Amino acid sequence: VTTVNRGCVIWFTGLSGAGKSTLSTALAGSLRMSGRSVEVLDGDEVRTHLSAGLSFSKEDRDINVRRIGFVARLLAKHGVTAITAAISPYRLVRDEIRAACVASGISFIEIYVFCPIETLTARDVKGLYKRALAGEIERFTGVSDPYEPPLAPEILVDSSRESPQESLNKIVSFLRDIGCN
Ligand code: ADX
Repeated sequence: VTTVNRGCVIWFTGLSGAGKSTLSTALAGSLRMSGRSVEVLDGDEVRTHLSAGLSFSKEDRDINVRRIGFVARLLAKHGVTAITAAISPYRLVRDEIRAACVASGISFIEIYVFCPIETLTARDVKGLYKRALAGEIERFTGVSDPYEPPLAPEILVDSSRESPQESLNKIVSFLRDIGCN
């Protein structure tokens, strides 16, 4: 009897618009090309299904992020590479999910997608920063709600200085080094 190879959990965290979704999609494509089973759990998407109806209060964000962690860990247990892309603003919850993964023998790779708030506000792809700064959206992460950056992420990318391709290369080579590719 051979045991199923455990997958890993690749956890993107960072502010809205920093590039988590873009990188997670690109990474998923790259891992699939090398024959991996991959699932992406994207914050925006999870909030329309698994977490429909949740708000952006601290309590609801914690519920949302714990759900994502729970599903990611289940997938990884069965050999799937689970990639998550939610803001996941609170360090304690991210670390709790990391601990649960490690306890199940699953590698947890935290990727902090950094981007200065000035750049995000200037880019404002979804127009949300403008509205948040105008006070039209309450509790907007990075503007009127906290974001706690990881203290020791496995990978740090800076989307204001790196192209998506450069960030992706960095991630892929890290995963190759630890055998999670
Ligand atoms: S999390 O905090 O619970 O991890 P999640 O990643 O699911 O957040 O959702 C973030 C997305 O919701 C943002 O990219 C943005 O499009 C949208 N959004 C709407 N309201 C807010 C808000 N108050 N704070 C942050 N993001 C918001």
